[in-house]
Amino acid sequence: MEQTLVLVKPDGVQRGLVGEVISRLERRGLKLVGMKLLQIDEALAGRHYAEHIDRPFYRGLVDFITSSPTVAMVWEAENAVILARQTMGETDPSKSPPGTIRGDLGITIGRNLVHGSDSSESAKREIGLFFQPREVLAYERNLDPWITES
Ligand code: DAT
Ligand code: MG
Repeated sequence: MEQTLVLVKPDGVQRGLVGEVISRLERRGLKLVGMKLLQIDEALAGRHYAEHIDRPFYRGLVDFITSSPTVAMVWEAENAVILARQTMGETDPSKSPPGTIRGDLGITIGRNLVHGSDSSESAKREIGLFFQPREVLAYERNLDPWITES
């Protein structure tokens, strides 16, 4: 089963939108298998956003993600990566359709509330940055047959 890393970034935590983000992913049917509140430091921010190090927005992005606590979660489903990113919307909230987290709750790219891994490989790498293996739990949900056929 695929897993993906979802972050509620400092803007989402400060705005009291943690429950809203969790609720949307829960209602979609994804399974929550790991969760923590943490203060991201410079080193973790650098590893998490390493692919963006040469981009002009990198410094601002690292300053923002380290500015206040973040909620990190691991969500599981078949195609969890794509499902979570669909539920989040486009990177730029102003281009995200209504019905998505960013489209309903955000205005600007630098305060887009959430992070979602962009591939299965990225998800494995990013989950490893935020969670020890024992912090990601395997458990059964009795409602799963009412969400998926297999
Ligand atoms: P995503 O978070 O949708 O995967 P990304 O990986 O391209 O988007 O970029 C990571 C974060 O960096 C993104 O959530 C917000 C910020 N960002 C991206 N492009 C930006 C830009 N042009 N200006 C300011 N911030 C940007
Ligand atoms: Mg990305």
